[in-house]
Amino acid sequence: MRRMLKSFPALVLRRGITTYQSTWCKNDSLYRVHPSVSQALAENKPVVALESTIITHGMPYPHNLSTAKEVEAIVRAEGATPATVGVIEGKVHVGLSSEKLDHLAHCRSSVKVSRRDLPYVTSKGLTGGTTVSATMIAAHRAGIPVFVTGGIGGVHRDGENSLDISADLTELSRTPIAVISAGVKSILDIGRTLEFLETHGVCVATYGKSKNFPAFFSPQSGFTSSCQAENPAEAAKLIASTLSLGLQSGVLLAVPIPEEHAAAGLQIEEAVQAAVTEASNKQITGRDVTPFILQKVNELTKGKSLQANIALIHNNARVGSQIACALSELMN
Ligand code: PSU
Ligand code: MN
Repeated sequence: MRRMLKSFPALVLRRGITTYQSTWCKNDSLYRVHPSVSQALAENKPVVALESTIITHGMPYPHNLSTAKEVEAIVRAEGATPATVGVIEGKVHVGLSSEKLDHLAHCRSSVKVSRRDLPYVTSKGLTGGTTVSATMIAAHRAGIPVFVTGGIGGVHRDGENSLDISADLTELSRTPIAVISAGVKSILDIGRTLEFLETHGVCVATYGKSKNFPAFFSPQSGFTSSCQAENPAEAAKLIASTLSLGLQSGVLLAVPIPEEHAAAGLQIEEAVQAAVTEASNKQITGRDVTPFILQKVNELTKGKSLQANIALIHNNARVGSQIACALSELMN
């Protein structure tokens, strides 16, 4: 195992990224790695990447800012360094100062930035929150193998006709990084999402004692993952194997919402159905679908969905940081 892992840092770690201290470098001039992140990486210490669409488009102010700060604090308390990714005035930041985090949370003109949007926002000097796909790209480029979020995008309902399939899924098949999430929201077609991931060779594991694939607000979706990881050490080995094999694809680790926060699951589910219908009636399409539905569900559940959302992100941050720590132990 140890020998196999020797090659691991070379596969995934730093590739001459521009940091605040280093000189201008042509290829990486659009990236900015925060000194706390580059230092942790240089010392082989655990780092956890975090996305920012959840801040700019996923939650209303001020919950977006407080949650982002709480998540960073949880990562630190678990002994890892947080690296929130976001685009500020055309630069892709890996690790945000608290001023920049504030700016992102307040900015009303921010763009939802997925892979396809990166060239546009950086060339125009715009500001935006990175989705799972764009965050994976930046985190991998900086050499961070673990990334925590709430939920990933997937195949939308009726996706077989609209072809509305999140770029998060194809990113998981082309960027070697572990994404820790609470599975896929039931606003999506969970069965087709898992089929798509299988076709594209993405390893999907449930974290915990069963293979039940969670549905974000509830611990079960009726579908299963192909495997499970019972604890941080097992998850770390799974990630290390994926990276060492040189597959160039990522791992999706699905962490079920803790039971005590799953109580409102049924009510939220009903609201999801209503919101999906309304989005379709109003002909909301493309990248506006997910933010529209999230806001609608929050309204209909009088804030209960937001509370559950925050609770599960906290839990994911805890679990993801423990996994990052276990992985860094394996590597050293
Ligand atoms: N799911 C959530 N909250 C979110 C998102 C997904 O519960 O904020 C965001 C994530 O950033 C994800 C993105 O990567 O939405 C997917 O958007 P789309 O479906 O347009 O690919
Ligand atoms: Mn879409």
